[in-house]
Amino acid sequence: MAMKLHWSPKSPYVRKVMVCAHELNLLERLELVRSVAAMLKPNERLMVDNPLSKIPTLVLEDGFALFDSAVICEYLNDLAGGSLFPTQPADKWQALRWHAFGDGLLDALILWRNEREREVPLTALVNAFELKTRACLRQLDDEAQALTETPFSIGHIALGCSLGYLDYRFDGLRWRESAPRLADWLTELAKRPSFQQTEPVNG
Ligand SMILES: N[C@@H](CCC(=O)N[C@@H](CS)C(=O)NCC(=O)O)C(=O)O
Repeated sequence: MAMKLHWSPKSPYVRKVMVCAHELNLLERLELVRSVAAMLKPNERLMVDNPLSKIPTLVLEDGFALFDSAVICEYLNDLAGGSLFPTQPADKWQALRWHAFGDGLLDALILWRNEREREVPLTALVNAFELKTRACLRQLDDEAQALTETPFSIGHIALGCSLGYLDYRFDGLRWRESAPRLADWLTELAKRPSFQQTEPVNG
């Protein structure tokens, strides 16, 4: 029996889980259930497993449902005995910090996208999201060498998925011009099969 993953090919949070599953060789243990999660339209079928109506949600073989993406990724890593969540303090806190950094950037980008799609976006809010995003990119550009030199972890996965989402939904931002070292790091990361096989689909 497989574990059921509420999934979408476009969600960057789901992508984190899928990258982990690829890296940990757990793909065949997952049954992907296409679930539409939209802030304005809670999905009743999804809410049976996750009352927050969010994806990813992972339903284990005994029916226990795990969320959010951070919890699911750590669960998969434990299940496979992987090293995506380092345990030695020096690597652990950096990995968890980058994980939170990537998720935090994603949270801002999702809210920014929602706001800009409203009929009358709140300019101050849109400007604040852009300011924070550009500050994150500057900071991460300064950390590109550390990212390259640190063993691959959940931190790299979260940041890679956030930057992939920038490419997917924020083409006009041209972020690579202002963060060239980070762009080079992402180019290398994107060569991993786990990233290539989870690229968000257009539409
Ligand atoms: N913190 C959550 C965020 C998940 C999330 O917001 N997913 C989006 C799809 S990309 C969603 O389900 N949105 C529906 C909603 O917010 O109602 C995680 O890391 O899993």
